[in-house]
Amino acid sequence: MKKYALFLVWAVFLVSCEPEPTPNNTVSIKFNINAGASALLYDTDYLVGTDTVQFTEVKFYVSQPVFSSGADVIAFNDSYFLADAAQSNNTFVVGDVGKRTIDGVAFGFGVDSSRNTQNGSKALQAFSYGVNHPLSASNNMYWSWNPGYVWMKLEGRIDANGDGDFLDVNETFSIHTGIDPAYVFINRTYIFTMNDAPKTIQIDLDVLQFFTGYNLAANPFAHPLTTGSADYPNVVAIQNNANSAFGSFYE
Ligand SMILES: [Ca+2]
Repeated sequence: MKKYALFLVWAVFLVSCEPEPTPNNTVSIKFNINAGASALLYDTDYLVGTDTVQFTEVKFYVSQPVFSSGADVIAFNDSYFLADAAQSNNTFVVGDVGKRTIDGVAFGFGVDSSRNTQNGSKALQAFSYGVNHPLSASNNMYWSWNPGYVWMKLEGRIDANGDGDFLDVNETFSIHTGIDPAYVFINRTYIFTMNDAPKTIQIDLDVLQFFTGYNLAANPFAHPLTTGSADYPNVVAIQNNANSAFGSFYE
């Protein structure tokens, strides 16, 4: 009898030592910020058309990641990420999609209208977010004079007169995207299976592609306040190039 009781204690001990693993089907998206095929470097010469440019700041928001799985849609409508080329790793830990096969991935390029301006349904003042929140005012991506977020800062120098330096007038560029109607979604068909283990999928961004068909020397600034601003079409042109600036997903 004593032996049997001991065996029971031992059995309970064994069971308690082997807890059921908690299923974790968290998907992360890693953004690789490139110029051409290589990682973007600040203060380094690149060609945009025939003009030599250097980048000094590249940051952008991603919002509302959404996954499709057959007829199911798994949406993270209140999730945000701020990518920054100055960081060595830009990985957006999105959330748990469940154990299933995913067949499509999409994300908003910018800050969606629910939180972009003070008119949004979930809007908070930028200074109300904790400093670790992507939408925090501490990230310096909030237009306080016209409340709303800068979706992307694309800043640098351009040798507009081709004399080998960046010292002449109008040889800096500063593209700040924003304004609700310019918001775009990046959609990709991409199939992968979640099987109770976290997974990171990756996507490359070639920042030079933002300037496809865009005359940067003639339009080095875009800081529109409204859709009626003279530089608003510059923002639309840049946003419309976003889909081709991002590549395909891979693991
Ligand atoms: Ca020059």
